[in-house]
Amino acid sequence: MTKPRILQIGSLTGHPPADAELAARYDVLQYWKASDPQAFLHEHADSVEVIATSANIGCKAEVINSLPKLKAICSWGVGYDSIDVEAAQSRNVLISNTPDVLNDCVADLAWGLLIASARNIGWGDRFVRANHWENKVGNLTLGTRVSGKKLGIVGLGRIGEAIARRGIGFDMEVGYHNRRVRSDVPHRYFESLVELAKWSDFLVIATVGGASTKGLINEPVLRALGPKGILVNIARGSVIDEPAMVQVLAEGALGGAGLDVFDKEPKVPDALKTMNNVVLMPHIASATHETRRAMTDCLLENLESFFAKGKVLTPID
Ligand code: 8YV
Repeated sequence: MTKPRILQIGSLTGHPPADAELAARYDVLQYWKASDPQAFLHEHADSVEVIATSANIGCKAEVINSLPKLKAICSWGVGYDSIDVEAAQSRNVLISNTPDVLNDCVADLAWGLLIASARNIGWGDRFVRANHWENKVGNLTLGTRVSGKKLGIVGLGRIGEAIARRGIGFDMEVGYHNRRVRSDVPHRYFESLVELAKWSDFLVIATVGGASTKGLINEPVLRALGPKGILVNIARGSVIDEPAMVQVLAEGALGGAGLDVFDKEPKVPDALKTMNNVVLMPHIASATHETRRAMTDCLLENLESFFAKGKVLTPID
């Protein structure tokens, strides 16, 4: 039996077995290896109905528009700000992502960053490794209490809720800002982001990326969070005005930050690397064996469902 064909935009390096698992089931056209991508698309234009991609690789309008038979884009990862949704939906091309399976691990890392920033875990680790403790070089530094404080969440979706639940376990009061107020949660809603930031001891960004949230966490929000406030971002770098964040951190007008994502990643502003009150991670919130396995399974199930029934199981919402 011949395998159904898919066009894979890039290698799924975030889960090493994934490329081979796709190749075992499908006749995979490896777009990223094409020496002349336009000619490659032209050559296969009549045979590609399905694209496989990921949240970090995405899919551009020029690819979508070059494939007249395209019917579905199945993506690995929950975010789809890198996919030209308008170009796809204007042609009724289905789009699936891998929601839910990563909520817990992303929320866990948000908490890891929050505690690491508040309790100087990165600094302490560097201090011990440099033998400063043994050699009595410099002073131990005081951190910020976490338990019982106020936790602000920007974007109370599935990941935001998982972060909020963990906050309850730390005896925290939870407040949030969202596109719309939620009648199904007990947390305090703030229509104004500045008011939420003023109220919060910790502000965690868990919103979608893309044009609708670009620069949402701007200088007034950062200043409202203030010199004792700590910012955590596990969403997308684009949500924060990054130069403004660097500036307020440098001034001491923001207490600290725990960041898994950056505006131009993997490029991280050099100034951040010199700051002891900042914890930096290379976009690994979903990167556990268990979650990455579940993400690949979800992608494979969406592809299988599309080829069997013409439907994807987890369409983007
Ligand atoms: C991925 C993510 O790790 O799902 C998302 O939207 O940002 C992460 O889970 C990232 O896309 C890297 O591939």
